[in-house]
Amino acid sequence: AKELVRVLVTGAAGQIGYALVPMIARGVMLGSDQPVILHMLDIPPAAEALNGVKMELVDAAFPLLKGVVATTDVVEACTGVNVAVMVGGFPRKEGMERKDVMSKNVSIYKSQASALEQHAAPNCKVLVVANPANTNALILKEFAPSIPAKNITCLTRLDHNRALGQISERLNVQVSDVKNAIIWGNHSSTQYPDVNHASVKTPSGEKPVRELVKDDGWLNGEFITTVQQRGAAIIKARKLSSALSAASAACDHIRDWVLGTPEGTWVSMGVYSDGSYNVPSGLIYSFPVTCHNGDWKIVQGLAIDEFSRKKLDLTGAELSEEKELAYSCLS
Ligand code: NAX
Repeated sequence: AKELVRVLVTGAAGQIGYALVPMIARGVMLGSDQPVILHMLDIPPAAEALNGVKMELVDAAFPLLKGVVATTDVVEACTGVNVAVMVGGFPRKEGMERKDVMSKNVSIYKSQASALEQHAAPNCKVLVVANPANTNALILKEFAPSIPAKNITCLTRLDHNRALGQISERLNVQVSDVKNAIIWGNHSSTQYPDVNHASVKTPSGEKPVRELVKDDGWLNGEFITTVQQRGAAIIKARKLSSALSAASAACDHIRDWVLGTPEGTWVSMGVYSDGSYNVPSGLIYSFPVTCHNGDWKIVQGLAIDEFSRKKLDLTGAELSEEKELAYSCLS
């Protein structure tokens, strides 16, 4: 039998948590043959709701779910976890200054970094979902220096999947036949969804997306803004932010990271920049990556045209500014 894997979900009483924990318990994240123990963390005001989620997990009688820890104690939550999905955070409320929201999240991610560093299993893989996702992940990395930087990532897979979805709708092809879009940079409206290297599987072989769409105006305009603004469009329609798609993307992110990306396919992940593509190092920036044996690698050598260059730089500049703001909250 496979060894048990412990998966932490913070903010588990929230909307994404509610969509995510049953997916994990069904094997969507780690495989249908992988038994799991779920660790769920939330804050005291949500303790009762969290316990309700635990009751439902028991009631669902998931065969792969071998245990549930539901707690408001961060040390108990982090102990022995192999995968940590950080969904809990402080949301921006109306009338709040950016700096105040940043400061709340910096203090949450600073303390959860220490708890993970001290109590998680060695080689724990961390995915930060909570916004500002890239900068929360950076703070986590800075305050958990013994966790290798390669183990700390943030979610841009939802944006990546949104890009694939838009192309599939536009061309009226299966989304599973579209691949190799790229989300560059920040999980914010400055992200750059790039389809210059994306392709579609057709009966006569793989064809570049640009060749099939035949409308550079749309690809360089409306396509980009639709992906960038999709989160806001969901809020407008649902009066709630994306939850099922975010949960599904979190599963995709961890599954591909642990089990590997298919040959010839890359995905987007927010990872610690090594300066590839002249992106400033020392930021958590979304790149195209392939995964193998539990490690990601940035795809190298893709041509970046002038239009793209500007967009890579713009979203990088925003991340540098967020980093500065986060650091100013520390002093
Ligand atoms: P909810 O407000 O429904 O849930 C958040 C949960 O986190 C709440 O239960 C809250 O009590 C808990 N929480 C707050 N502080 C905590 C702490 N210190 N420790 C543990 N738990 C804590 O938000 P939801 O819609 O689930 O979204 C969660 C986060 O994901 C938000 O920050 C949101 O902005 C972010 N998103 C990120 C996305 C991405 O692609 N990276 C997309 C979806 C989503 O918008």
